[in-house]
Amino acid sequence: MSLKETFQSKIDPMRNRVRSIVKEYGDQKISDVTVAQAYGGMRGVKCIVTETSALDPFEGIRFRGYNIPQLREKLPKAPGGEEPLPEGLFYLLLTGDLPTEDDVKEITEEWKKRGVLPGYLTKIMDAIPDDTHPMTQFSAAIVALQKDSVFSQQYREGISKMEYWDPMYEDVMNLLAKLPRIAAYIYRKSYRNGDHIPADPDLDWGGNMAHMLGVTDDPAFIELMRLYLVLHSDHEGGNVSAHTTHLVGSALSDAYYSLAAGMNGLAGPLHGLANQEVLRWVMNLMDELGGVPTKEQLTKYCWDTLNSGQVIPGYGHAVLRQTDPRYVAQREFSLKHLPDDKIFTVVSALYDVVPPILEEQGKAKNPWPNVDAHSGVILLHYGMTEYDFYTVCFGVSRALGVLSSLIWDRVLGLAIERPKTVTTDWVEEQVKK
Ligand code: CMX
Repeated sequence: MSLKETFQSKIDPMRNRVRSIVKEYGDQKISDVTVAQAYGGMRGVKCIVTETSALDPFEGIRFRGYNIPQLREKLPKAPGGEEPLPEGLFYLLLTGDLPTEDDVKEITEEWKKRGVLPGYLTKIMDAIPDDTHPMTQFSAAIVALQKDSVFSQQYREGISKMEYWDPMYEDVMNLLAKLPRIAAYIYRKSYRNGDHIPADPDLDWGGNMAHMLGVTDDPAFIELMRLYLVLHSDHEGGNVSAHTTHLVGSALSDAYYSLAAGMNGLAGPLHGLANQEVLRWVMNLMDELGGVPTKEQLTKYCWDTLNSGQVIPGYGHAVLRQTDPRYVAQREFSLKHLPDDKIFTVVSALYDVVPPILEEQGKAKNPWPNVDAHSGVILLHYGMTEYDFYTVCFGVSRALGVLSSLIWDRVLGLAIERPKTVTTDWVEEQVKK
């Protein structure tokens, strides 16, 4: 069965499941909301359903029930490769099933066919000043493609609600196919004089992204890109990029509008942009301290950062209460491929130094590193010196998760989001009662 047929076979059972849960238990409470949560970013309020992944505070992320070590073992790999192919992860997120090698090949081929960038898009991208932040360019490119949305076209033509998932699936496949090429186009245009590298027809989606970025000939970079694109894909539905994509999509905005909105959220320094902030902070630290610092120097630098009212980028998390397994996977990769890299030594030393400092400061609920504490040093090792670009790599990966969820949103006919807001007057009256 093709991916689309496999996916289609899941639709009726899932629709029936959700329909009967809502019918039988629709009045049952699964969450209460406190005043602190209403003012404090809705932390921990259970009020959105996302199927593709679930985040445990201590164990970390599970994609359709599989943790990262299991995925690295079970997902198909490229011939001779050691890291999982992101196409396989997309299959898993979308269908809930582990793919075979043939399933993965089908997606690779499908994305090759759909991946060519239209001439109007490259013209628009060329018109954006090269010194515009890469995330702005990325978001603009995604939204510019909206004119080709199959969903918007079919909606205008009066498609039935029950069929919404189909054009959404087509838009998602068309968009995902193009994202690595958009990313590479931005990179080469902004940092390599517009000297673009054509796609290699023999490479997979992630391998091709590494190839078209053209930062190195080292084959380990291709493996890194595959792993990177798997690790950053999904982190359940409440994070800013996932929630924003889902929220905008709930108005029946198509995949282009929804993903561009999600990417604008990913571009915030407390979310995906933290990966560039980490590298900038680490490089400033090494500049100021004259190379690889001692533990004492690092400790002082961290306290200076905190005392000047800034956060330590790459540490802390809204849900996690342990070291992020995505950090661990990248650390394992680094121990294997770049054990002697000086900056990796500093990143490793920070892993010892930062958590006790954050604990002593007593503010952050989670003193441990998140995914962004590690990604930059590896990209830099392979020659990607432009920190501002790092979040685009995150964005290409994140699209796999949030767009899989968006197709499911249309299958399940999830409603337009419209939570009730209240005023402080109302809260004061309420708490006095
Ligand atoms: N350094 C300094 N202070 C921190 C901190 C850090 N790394 N992490 C949390 N804190 C502070 C918060 O700013 C907050 O301070 P105030 O009470 O003064 O507002 C306090 O500790 C409590 O915050 P929290 O409940 O532990 O964390 P939140 O859920 O509010 O925020 C996060 C989570 C990730 C935004 C926060 O930990 C942070 O700012 N980390 C640094 C930025 C970062 O790495 N972001 C990337 C996260 C992963 C991703 O989405 O890509």
